[in-house]
This record gives sequence, C-alpha cells and structure tokens, in this order.
Amino acid sequence: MKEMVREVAAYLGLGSSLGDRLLNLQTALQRLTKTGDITIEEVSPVYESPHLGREPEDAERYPPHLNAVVRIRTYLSPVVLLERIQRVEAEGGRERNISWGPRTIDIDILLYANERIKTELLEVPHPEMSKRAFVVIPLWDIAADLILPDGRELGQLVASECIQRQPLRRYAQTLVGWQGA
Ligand code: PH2
Ligand code: MG
Ligand code: MG
Repeated sequence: MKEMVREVAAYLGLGSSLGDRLLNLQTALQRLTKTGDITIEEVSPVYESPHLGREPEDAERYPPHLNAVVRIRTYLSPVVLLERIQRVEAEGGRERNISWGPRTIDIDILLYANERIKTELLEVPHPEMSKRAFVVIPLWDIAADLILPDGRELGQLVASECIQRQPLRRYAQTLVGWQGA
C-alpha cells in the first residue's frame, strides 16, 4: 500500500546560551533547511532571558539565553523531524552533558500539526512550553490566533501571571541572515 504523506505546519523553539548565540540560531536554521524537506515560513523576533533552571540560583550560575520560535512546513514525520533536529544540534556543537545546562544550540519541537504525541523519544506539545515566557511570547508574535491541541488559546497563556512575571527582553527584531545570502 502506498504510504500517505501530508505536509504539516510545526513550531520549533530554538535556544542558545553559549558562544555566538545569534549566529548559532541563524546557522541552525540554515542547516534545518539544507535538504529541502523543511520550509521555514515564519521566524519570530529573538528574546533574551535568564537561564531558567531547576534551582533558582541557576539563573546566576549560567549565562542568559537567546530564544526564538519558527513555523515550518514539512512532510517529515515527527520522529524523522526529531532525528533531523538532533543532527543539526550535533553539528552546532551541542553536548548533552548537563541536562538543563548551558548549550550552544537547543531545538525543541513545540507543536506538530494539532497532534498530541507521547512516546519515550518525544512529547508534543512540548511539556514545558505553556509555562515558559521565552516560548509563549515569540510563538505569539508569529501565531497570535493559535489554539493548542488541548483547546487552550495561546492568548490566554500570554496573559497568565506565570508568563507575565518572567523577565524577557526583545534582543533582535529578526534573525537576519538565516536565509544564508
Ligand atoms: N532551556 C532550558 C533550560 N532553561 N532558559 C532559558 N532562558 N531559555 C531556554 O531555552 C532554556 C532555559 C532547557 O531546555
Ligand atoms: Mg529546550
Ligand atoms: Mg531540547
């Protein structure tokens, strides 16, 4: 039987807290599109925020992050997309030594179509996304009308006290250079 493939929209969260952070984000986007089966449709502004760690002291112990969110279109299945992302993280010098530690590049699948996925490898929507201002705010910049698979409106999350109290500043209006001119 012929396998059915469909193109979906997905949202990825990108973060970097080591090295040339802006360049790391730009390079990751270039690498994601290299093989032609991921199209980047929309790129949010870039935000800077303190490291959100497991302990409150981590915000001082570790350098601040730059974060952005992108909307992609792809025919890749969630697992193949994850493999592609992990390869780009590896190419970007990502080392998985400390969980929740500083990193050159982190790419997370936030949303994949309207799907809910929970396997050992992958959980979508990203389990922490609705609690993180550095995800919710840039997502809102590029998808203000978004409704999560559980029916919550993104706008409600943006307005929530949990999101509003987190320090976040706009660092760059666009991720210039990601098209690799
Ligand atoms: N990612 C983490 C842990 N802490 N803090 C900020 N500000 N930005 C991140 O992307 C981030 C974090 C683990 O994924
Ligand atoms: Mg992450
Ligand atoms: Mg990650």
